[in-house]
Amino acid sequence: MSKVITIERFILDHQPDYARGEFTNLLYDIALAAKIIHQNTSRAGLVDILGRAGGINVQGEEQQKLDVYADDVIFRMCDHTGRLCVMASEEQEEIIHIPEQFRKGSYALVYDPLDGSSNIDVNVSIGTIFGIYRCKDWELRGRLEDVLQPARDLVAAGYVLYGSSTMLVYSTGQGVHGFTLDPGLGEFLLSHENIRVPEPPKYYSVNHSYYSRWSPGVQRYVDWLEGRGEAGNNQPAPSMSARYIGSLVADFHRNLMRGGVFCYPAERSKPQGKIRLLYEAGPLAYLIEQAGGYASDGRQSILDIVPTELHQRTPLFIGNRSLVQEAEAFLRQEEQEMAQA
Ligand code: P6P
Repeated sequence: MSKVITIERFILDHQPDYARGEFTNLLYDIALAAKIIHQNTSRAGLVDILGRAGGINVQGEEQQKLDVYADDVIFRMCDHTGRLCVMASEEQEEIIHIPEQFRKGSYALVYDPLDGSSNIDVNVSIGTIFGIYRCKDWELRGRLEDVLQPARDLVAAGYVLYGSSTMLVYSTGQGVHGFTLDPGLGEFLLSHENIRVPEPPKYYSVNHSYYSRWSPGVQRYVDWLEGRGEAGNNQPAPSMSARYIGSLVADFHRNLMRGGVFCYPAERSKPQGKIRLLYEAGPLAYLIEQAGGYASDGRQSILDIVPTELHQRTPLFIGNRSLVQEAEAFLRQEEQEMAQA
């Protein structure tokens, strides 16, 4: 029987030298919030928490009760601990200030409390995504500048996948590590140490029903992924299967574990795509690079995009480096053709 290592033990043993206490405890707080959210997502059909909360979030999306619940859990776990200077949530229009009565800390937390929530009622896996930055000015209480940072400046990122089991996967810049919740113990136990994106990739994930909305370059890229059309950089695509769950964290996790690429390209009606930069694409880009992969908006690394608005969106290609760089090659070729037209 391999050693039983709890996430608390692992965090303690692997905390970066610069971050003792505050940073380490912040990761504990997130793990605890995940356990609490798990309690309700695993019983969504049983307690009166299913279905719509009646509200509409900043994205103009109907809020499911679990969205609202998860957002509240993370806020309550983190607002009073003195570890954060500010928070930003997918469910909140503005930044979330630390209440005046509580000491402020040195970190900023950005999060999507429950991504893929439209899948809740049909029992499809959903997820929480988070990223942690250092505050820009430790003397001031949190400001927008503390969260509008490029993902390359993250000090930690991770997600929780509420699926056939509940897993917490995170990185503090020292590799990507996965922990599976043992509901009996109430502990996240180390189950996947130092995850690396495998080669060759097995899957590609894209909502093919949008094909007609994409630019010619994206259409040619997806044709290439499917083994049709012209070769990319003179290399045929590896033979892959299509898998698209419609829940970003679930699609991302499968591709992280088996190799693959997730694509949510720009469309004529969504020139910036659908995926949010700050608390979805950014943290996942940090993780995939830590696991040996790459994430791009089709032209540049997601890690280098400096956010200008809390809820801004970005086109996203994320997974094995070779597959994502091929997307950039097709889009470069498209730009050259347009410039010559
Ligand atoms: P579509 C869920 O709403 C989400 O933001 C991601 O979790 C998911 O990958 C994507 O939207 C699915 O979007 O347009 O394919 O239904």
